[in-house]
Amino acid sequence: MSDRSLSPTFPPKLALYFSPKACSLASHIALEESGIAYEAVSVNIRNQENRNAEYLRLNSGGTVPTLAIDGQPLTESQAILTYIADLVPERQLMPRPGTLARARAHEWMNLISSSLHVSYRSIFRPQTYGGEDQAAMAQVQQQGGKNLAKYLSLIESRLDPANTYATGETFTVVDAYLFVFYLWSYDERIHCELPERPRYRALAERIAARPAVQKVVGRERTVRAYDLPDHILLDKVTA
Ligand SMILES: N[C@@H](CCC(=O)N[C@@H](CS)C(=O)NCC(=O)O)C(=O)O
Repeated sequence: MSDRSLSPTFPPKLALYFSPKACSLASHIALEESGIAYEAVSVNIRNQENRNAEYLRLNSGGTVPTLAIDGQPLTESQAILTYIADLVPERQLMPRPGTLARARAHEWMNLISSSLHVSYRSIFRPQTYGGEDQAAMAQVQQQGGKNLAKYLSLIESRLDPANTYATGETFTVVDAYLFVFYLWSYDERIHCELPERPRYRALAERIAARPAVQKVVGRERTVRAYDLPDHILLDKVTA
């Protein structure tokens, strides 16, 4: 049974609170791919807009993404991505519940959220784990770099080159989520050696070519004109 039959109104009124090139980009892409109407509300974390009282009332953790569903805030990328996918089962943005493929999609998303994202956070925001002590922060960053290299290698080894997308022949929210952290691997704040990742690169290039991805990245870059790796060709996109 799809959530559609349980929802008081379909489609629900959706508003996504995102920050450009943050992990919220995955939810932003998923919404665009869903075909459901939504409002995209920018909360630029670089300007601390996520710390204003109005946003904290919606999400007391002050993080993006937040998806407001008929006014009810839902946080955590994995929950949001799964929710969006389940709204439109015909789009196959997640495999059907009760299948091994569905469990695999969650396996991917948990790995991304709990390990890959956390490795980046150690590098970009070492104070999260090291406090304000400079030496502790440097150590967190160094370990974060090692962890990032390890998880990028793991992802590379788990991507099957016979598949078009991460979980098979169909684009899913897992791809949207992987796309974000591929872009991050080219961030100028990363100074450690990272492993070659040709499968991940090929996947990211395929994802970037999707019209929904082009549209969302274009929209986000009007809020903040972020850099992209040279080989991610968003030719229809204007910053
Ligand atoms: N586990 C959360 C993490 C959310 C998160 O850390 N978001 C970052 C952006 S990628 C953020 O909002 N950072 C701003 C802050 O923590 O102040 C998820 O997957 O949605």
